[in-house]
Amino acid sequence: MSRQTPQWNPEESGKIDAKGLKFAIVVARFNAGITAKLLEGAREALAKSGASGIEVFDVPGAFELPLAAKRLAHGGYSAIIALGAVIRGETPHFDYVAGEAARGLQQVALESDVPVAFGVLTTDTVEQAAARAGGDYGNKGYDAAMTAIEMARFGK
Ligand code: INI
Repeated sequence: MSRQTPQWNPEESGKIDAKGLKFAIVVARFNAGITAKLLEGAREALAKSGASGIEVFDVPGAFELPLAAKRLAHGGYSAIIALGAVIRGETPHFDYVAGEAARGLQQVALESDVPVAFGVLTTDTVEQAAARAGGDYGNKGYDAAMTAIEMARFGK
């Protein structure tokens, strides 16, 4: 089954202007086959939108994304895009990693007033993650980058 993600119409995305905006992308290496695809999607969205600067930083896993985002929040970026893939498998570790990544990233955004887009997949299986990283369900990295552009401009 093929399905378009609801947030962005690809026909419209070329009209969203990121000129003059600078972005940091933080990407988790855990499940690298998936997160590399999310990064491709995020780069594509920023390139199409004419972003003026993009810097990419690696961290070991999704759990490390909030601290990296917190440090980058002081770096003069218009927004930060956090990318990761937390896959449930058969361990309760999932809940801690996914929950803390989400909570921590929102906390950084609220405390720093720098938008942090949540491009972290939380799925039961690798197949579900792949479907959302350039597969049938779109690319959540692309969506996260579009969100970052919109929020960078929000209220300014
Ligand atoms: N990190 C992920 O990004 N995805 C996962 O699915 C995952 N699982 O399943 O364990 C994961 N764990 C590592 C975690 O993010 C930290 O790097 C580690 O706990 C060290 O702090």
